[in-house]
Amino acid sequence: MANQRYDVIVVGAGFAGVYALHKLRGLGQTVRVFEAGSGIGGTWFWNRYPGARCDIESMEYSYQFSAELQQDWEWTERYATQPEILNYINHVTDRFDLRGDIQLNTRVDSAHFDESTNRWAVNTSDGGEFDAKYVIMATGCLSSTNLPNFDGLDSFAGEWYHTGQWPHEPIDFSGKRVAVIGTGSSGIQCIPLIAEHVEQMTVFQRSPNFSIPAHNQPLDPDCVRERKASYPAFRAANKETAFHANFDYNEANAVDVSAEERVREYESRWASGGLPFLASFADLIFDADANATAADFIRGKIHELVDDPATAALLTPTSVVGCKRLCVDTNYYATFNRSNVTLVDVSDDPIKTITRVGLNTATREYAFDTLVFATGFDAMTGALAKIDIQGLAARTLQDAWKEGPKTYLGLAVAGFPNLFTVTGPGSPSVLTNMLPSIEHHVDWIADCIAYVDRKGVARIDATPEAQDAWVAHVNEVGASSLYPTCNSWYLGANIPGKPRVFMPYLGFPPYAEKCREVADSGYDGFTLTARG
Ligand code: FAD
Ligand code: N01
Repeated sequence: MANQRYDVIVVGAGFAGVYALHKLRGLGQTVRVFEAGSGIGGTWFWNRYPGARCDIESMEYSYQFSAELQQDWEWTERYATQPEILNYINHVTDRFDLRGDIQLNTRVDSAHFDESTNRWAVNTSDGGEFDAKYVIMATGCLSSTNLPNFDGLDSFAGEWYHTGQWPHEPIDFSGKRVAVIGTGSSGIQCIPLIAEHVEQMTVFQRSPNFSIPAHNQPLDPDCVRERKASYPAFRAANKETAFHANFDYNEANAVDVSAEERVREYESRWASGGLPFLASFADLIFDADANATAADFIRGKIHELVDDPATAALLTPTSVVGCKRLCVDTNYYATFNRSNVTLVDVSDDPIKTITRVGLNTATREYAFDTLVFATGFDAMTGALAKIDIQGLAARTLQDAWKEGPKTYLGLAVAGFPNLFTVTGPGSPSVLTNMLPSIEHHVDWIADCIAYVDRKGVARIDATPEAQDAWVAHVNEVGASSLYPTCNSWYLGANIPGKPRVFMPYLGFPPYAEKCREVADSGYDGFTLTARG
């Protein structure tokens, strides 16, 4: 296949890749997007399990780059379902005529920087050879599934599924004995719905999670009209908040108010539902005493919702609220009151092997027809680590990140010129409403590319000093919070052998300010090399 040249190659066709194509094409760049999947949508293409939906409100979990799109699109529910979100991104792709530049069923296997031409050589799974001045990794923070390395999976006689690679055809669970392994957001969303159809469900829980009721409902047309009337102001206000989302932030500290006031606040947040629970008090994620008041409140709710006290106790986390990503559910805890659902705690009796007929823990044997792995992702770095990326002096990204990911602003990596990451480690990404954070990154990258081209620059590379200072700052801010205190995927703790580093940057407004300063200064912290 002949070598094909582009200005920009984008890897991934989720929300980030699709918007990057639109934005860069608008700047006159020639762009090619490669997507491993057979359709666009990223997260919303792959995660088709029953109950999959966003837990940021639909009218926020949507693009804002086009006022007309924002006005025209009609979301139907407070939290959109996976099919609705997938329809939306397909609509955007067609509306802006993007499909022709997206090559599906094509995995990018390697990207090597050629120092003599200052261009990237990109190879794809179908034998394609491409080159481009810039590469944008829009590969997703939660796109590389984690299937624990249990012995014997090949021998299992039944069917098995991972929530993050769910089949496109409906699955008939009726009359089946089903095991669900994992109780993070994906497990918590799918367990209640799958339980309604199975003969018997066994949920294998290694750690319990805190979950807040979604109280999902159809959107009220009057509220929709009101929001649409002031959409830009609404979006602008959200940009000024820590989570880049409309969480109705309470400025008070939990430790400064009375116990009655705390309970009033938590009750009101529980009644309205969802992630804004995290914004109940300003010190919730920074002060262990404050956090304990929220944790105790949710623990009480779990005991109210679950009939069997022993099961309720097993479902009750002892950890910090929010330090693993807070879950949002519909009927999760109450599902354990069903006679066909059993909870098995595998914290001290881990799953050891998958057998022909089911699975074995260290001490017990279980028989199943179907296994559902809701075991999450190699988050933030997993998809990048699967690509053979070589920068200056043919150094691989795997080598550069062997002690944990290092980036400048989560946007660039020193020694990997002209390469950008969207919502990379070191940016607020997964601690925020990701859609506006994706747009923020793509806009910054597009401005940078336009500047570099305008100035006749051949190569832009983050300096190791700027990167080290940024990584130190990310760590310092993370360490001021309670986030590093539990074994979460934010820390890479869910993947055996992965370096333990708190990967996201906490706090959107200071981050956006820093990005603005860097751009306004002519890309402080980067080395710009003129065309030779
Ligand atoms: P993705 O959507 O992950 O897309 C990346 C794409 O890159 C994938 O399609 C993948 O196949 C492709 N790719 C990766 N490597 C290669 C390669 N080498 N070659 C070719 N293609 C490649 N965030 C929120 O803010 N709110 C929510 O409510 C929310 N809900 C979520 C629910 C689920 C079930 C999950 C898993 C995540 C959720 N997220 C949520 C996070 C979500 O991932 C982001 O909001 C957003 O969809 C990410 O978009 P993206 O384009 O950056 O990445
Ligand atoms: O993955 P997870 P997820 N034996 O890593 C367990 C987003 N998302 O797919 O906690 C037994 O959270 C593991 O146990 P432990 C959101 O950002 C959003 O659920 O490691 N169990 C855990 O219980 C979310 O945070 C939504 O002890 C094993 C579970 O598997 C992120 O995606 C919906 C195990 C994995 O939980 C990831 O969520 C879905 C083993 N060997 C996803 N290995 C919304 O609601 C792992 N586990 C918007």
